[in-house]
Amino acid sequence: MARRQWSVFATLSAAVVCLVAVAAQDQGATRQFAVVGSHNAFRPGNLEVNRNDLVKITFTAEDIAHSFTVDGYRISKRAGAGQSVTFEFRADQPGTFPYYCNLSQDDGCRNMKGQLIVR
Ligand SMILES: [Cu+2]
Repeated sequence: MARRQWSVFATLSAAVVCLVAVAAQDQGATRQFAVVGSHNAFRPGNLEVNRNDLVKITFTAEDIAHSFTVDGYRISKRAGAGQSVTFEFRADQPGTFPYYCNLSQDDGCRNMKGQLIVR
């Protein structure tokens, strides 16, 4: 290959590598979490992800029925006593979003608070 052709080839290759890297970054990583609701609290109380990550959560209500509710993402998933529910969403908006239990059968549900942090 002539020198000039080689340099064009190298430049184009570098451009393709950059495009693939940008596309991969846009799509984000898959992040899996197990969240437990019990005794009036969430464990863990904080979830941190990067923008555009695909977030998969398995939420388990250990004692009585609870929900995992995030208003900012319009998510509200209920799990019955001793049950689990699995769901996923794309974390496409950055910010700090509180999560809580919106059930009212037990006063303790009002104390269940956590934070989803999307960087
Ligand atoms: Cu609850």
